Amino acid sequence: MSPQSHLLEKAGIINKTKVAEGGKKIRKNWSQSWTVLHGGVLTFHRDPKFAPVGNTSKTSQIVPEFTEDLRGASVGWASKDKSSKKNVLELKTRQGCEYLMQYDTESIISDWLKVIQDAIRQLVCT
Ligand code: I3S
Repeated sequence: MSPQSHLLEKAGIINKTKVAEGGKKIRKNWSQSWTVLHGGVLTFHRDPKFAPVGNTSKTSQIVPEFTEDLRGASVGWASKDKSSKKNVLELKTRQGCEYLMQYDTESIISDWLKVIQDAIRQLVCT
């Protein structure tokens, strides 16, 4: 068993946009994403709707878009000035990337907040 195999895991569809990279702000580009938390790593996958035309294999459509190590990251509810959407989380990585994560159903996004917070906390102890 790897030292991180006990870390909490979760997967589901949410809306996300990257808003900063390497500490620099970038333009928002909201999209739905199959999002997976595994072993202290959060991976946002590309929206299958935007897969290249002619690419019919379902598995090849689920392609990672952003992969972030949560060690040293922080997460919380985004302030109102960050987005006009409801139920928005703000995730900041140690590497200077920032993401907004959103879902209209509050319980769904609250669950994500909890599991990401728990994963970050557990990474401090490993
Ligand atoms: O924080 P902003 O810049 O007002 O965010 C909105 C814009 O990114 C907008 O795109 P364009 O400026 O490229 O038209 C998006 O369509 C909106 O969704 C962004 O705002 P929200 O409040 O939805 O995060």
